Amino acid sequence: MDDTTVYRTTAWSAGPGCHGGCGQKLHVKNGKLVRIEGDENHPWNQGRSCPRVLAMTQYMYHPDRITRPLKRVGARGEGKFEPISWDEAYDTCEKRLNEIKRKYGAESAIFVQGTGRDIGGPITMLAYSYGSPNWVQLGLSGHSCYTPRLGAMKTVMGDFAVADCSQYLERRYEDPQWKVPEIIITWGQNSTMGCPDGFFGSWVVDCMKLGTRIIAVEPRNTWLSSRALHHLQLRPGTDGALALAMINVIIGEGLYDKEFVAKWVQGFDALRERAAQYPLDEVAKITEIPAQEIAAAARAFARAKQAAVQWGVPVDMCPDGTAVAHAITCLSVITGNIDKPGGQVIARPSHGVTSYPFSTEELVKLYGADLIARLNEKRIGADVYPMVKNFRGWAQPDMVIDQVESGVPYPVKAAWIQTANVVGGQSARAKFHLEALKKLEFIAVVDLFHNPTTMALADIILPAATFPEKDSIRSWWAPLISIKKRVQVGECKSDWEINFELAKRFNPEGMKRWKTLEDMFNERLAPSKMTVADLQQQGGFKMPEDGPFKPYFRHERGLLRPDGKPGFNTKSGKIEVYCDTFEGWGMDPLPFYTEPPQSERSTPELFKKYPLVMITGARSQLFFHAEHRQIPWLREKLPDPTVEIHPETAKKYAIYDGEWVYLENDMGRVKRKAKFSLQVKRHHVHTMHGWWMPEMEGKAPSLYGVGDFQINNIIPGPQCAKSGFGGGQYKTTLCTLAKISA
Ligand SMILES: Nc1nc2c(c(=O)[nH]1)N[C@H]1C(S)=C(S)[C@@H](COP(=O)(O)OP(=O)(O)OC[C@H]3O[C@@H](n4cnc5c(=O)[nH]c(N)nc54)[C@H](O)[C@@H]3O)O[C@H]1N2
Ligand SMILES: Nc1nc2c(c(=O)[nH]1)N[C@H]1C(S)=C(S)[C@@H](COP(=O)(O)OP(=O)(O)OC[C@H]3O[C@@H](n4cnc5c(=O)[nH]c(N)nc54)[C@H](O)[C@@H]3O)O[C@H]1N2
Ligand code: SF4
Ligand SMILES: [Mo]
Repeated sequence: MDDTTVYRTTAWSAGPGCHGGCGQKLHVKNGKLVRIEGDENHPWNQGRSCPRVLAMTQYMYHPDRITRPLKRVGARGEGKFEPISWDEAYDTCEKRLNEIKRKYGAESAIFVQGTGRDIGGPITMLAYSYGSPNWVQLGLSGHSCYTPRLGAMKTVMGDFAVADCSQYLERRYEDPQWKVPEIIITWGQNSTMGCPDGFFGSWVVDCMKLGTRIIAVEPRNTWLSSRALHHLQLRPGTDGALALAMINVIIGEGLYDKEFVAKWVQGFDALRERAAQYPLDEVAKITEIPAQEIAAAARAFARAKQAAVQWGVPVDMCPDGTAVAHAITCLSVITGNIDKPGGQVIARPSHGVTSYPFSTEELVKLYGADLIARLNEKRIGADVYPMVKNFRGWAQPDMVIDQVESGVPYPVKAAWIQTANVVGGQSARAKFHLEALKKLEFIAVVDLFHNPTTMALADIILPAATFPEKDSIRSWWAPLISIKKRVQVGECKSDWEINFELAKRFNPEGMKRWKTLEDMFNERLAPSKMTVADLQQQGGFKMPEDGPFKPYFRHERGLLRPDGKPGFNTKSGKIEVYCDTFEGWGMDPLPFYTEPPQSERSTPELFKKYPLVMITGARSQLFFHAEHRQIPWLREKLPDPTVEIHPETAKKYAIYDGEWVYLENDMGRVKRKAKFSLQVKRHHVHTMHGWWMPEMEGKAPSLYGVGDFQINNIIPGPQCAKSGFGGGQYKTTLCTLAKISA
């Protein structure tokens, strides 16, 4: 008799690692996951899975997985750790962090996360319970992932919006309310490679099958660009100029949506004047795209009955990413593609549920007004960058690491690192981060495997659970989801469990209101009028009903503003393309273009020495950032870190296909295996980031070969953006190629 039980759940965070959201069926036998397959009944992915989710059994039961809390017993970097009990681990973290607080103040401990997965809730719960305002994606220079896009849209139009692929509708593509976007601009997003930012990658392909044409804004040749109506093969980092030139064409030729603009847009004339400063011929030179291609793409986008933009992290990584995101937002706005079927769908958390209290009122209730004062006064970067101060609760990453180094204006002495491989993946100027962090008095890391960060820095390591091993809720857009624990591996615990326990120790009074984690989840779920148990009974997810959390035309129906009046959720009720709020923060109220800090134009001397533009980190389905290098089924498909080089360029450097070479600039050099490829232009190279070798020596100085293979060792630090957001040089650093034997 087969005693396998099948449970339906949603993948999020550890395991595939991603931003998540797909329905999966867990086949569990004798308490172990034996098989996993996509859930055909889940509206999000409709039965599909990525390679990483299919390799879950290898990930969960991998012999290298950390399954008990560990404490360091040798010197940092010596690789000597011993298992300890959870009680000892919690006691140590509590004691050491309280000592730091007593000696230096709570702001001296930083709370570090990686990309946005099931972590924002648990880590802020812990940081705020402890009393620190310094929650940060450490090393992510310019905070250049998602925040610039989010910040621009929320400020300009009061809400975030994404390409409408029917994701808010239960019947999806069959729902008669939905319209197929005639055009989707995939703007610096190769969505088929992952499910970036809560967006299932294959939705774009689904739309293409239904008739959508693609405009790919993409320096490389990809699967999507090769099928595009227009491939705008731009020079990396010049997206802002391109967007403004497209706006200029659309306004200049009268192709904008006059009715929508007249009714809902503030500052259109100022935008017209600004865009006029970006004439086609000049922008063609800046972007390396023929002028007629830019014009044709702009016309096709504007003439479509409904059209959408699906953008990605290269937008954030442009210098002043907020301004670039502002420009791209304007394209959707002036063509009237906001809040209508097949355009840009307003993306709000499902049912108004947020995973943790982030509003000022809620924070004051839980932690007192003192924390809020500290958040504004002591949060690193809040005094320098008004946008950092006024938007979300992040500290500014480049300033945090500089302050670790300088101790000015106050010392940083401890780090809680959870879901981030600072040394092996996330940080620009990675070596600087490694050296600076070594100075901290106490570092705890919550992870699933050893990596260069745990090896080099951790005093305590806490073993985290994968998604089949945890309880959680998810409200990142639709549907509203409950995730239910089905298996246990070793002594691993979920991030929520770990932080709930420690938060209670730091703030017993505030945390008293929740006896269990489920109590807290239920309180968060209250706006949906459902509990975890209700959601489970319905199969674990619920799509939104008509109202503020379901499309379309909510601005006309008075569903976007707290006062219930028609309009967008801004002060004026209109979309503020001329943005008073930016102006009030001392920023340019209109979108603009800035040249990348290293380029043929901005640093001609450097360009002579380093004539190749290095694009890094275009995603692969096989790995999530610095993860999965030890998973046999995945690593087998891509055993070595490669650099994609145009064959003619390789010839110039006398490099043969498959040869190990150096990528080099003034910051150092990194090893790569040459891969001839027509995907890249002659003066570009592309390489994946996040490489370290789990099979190599973990002890310092090797740290799993991170010194040789971590591309971020040669990616420089901050660019000066006035917003404090955007501009990590991950896609625009200059380099050259050198033979290893030379
Ligand atoms: N050169 C270059 N560098 C880049 C980029 C690039 O394009 N080029 N992209 C940047 C971007 S956009 C981002 S967002 C960052 C991301 O950087 P990170 O978020 O740091 O990337 P990961 O390697 O996915 O995750 C770090 C660690 O989190 C652990 N982990 C995964 N899931 C969980 C979980 O649920 N709980 C816990 N406790 N741990 C978990 C993993 O085992 C891993 O060791 O990298 C940046 N780095
Ligand atoms: N499998 C997998 N999925 C992932 C991740 C992962 O590591 N693995 N990481 C997740 C995270 S944190 C993020 S932020 C997203 C990122 O995913 P995306 O937003 O899609 O970003 P990238 O893959 O970095 O780049 C997308 C495309 O932009 C092109 N590009 C490079 N430079 C530029 C430029 O200057 N301008 C323009 N217009 N295009 C450029 C690249 O060639 C690439 O094909 O993916 C998420 N999903
Ligand atoms: S990348 Fe997509 S398919 Fe894979 S686990 Fe994440 S959401 Fe699911
Ligand atoms: Mo990211």
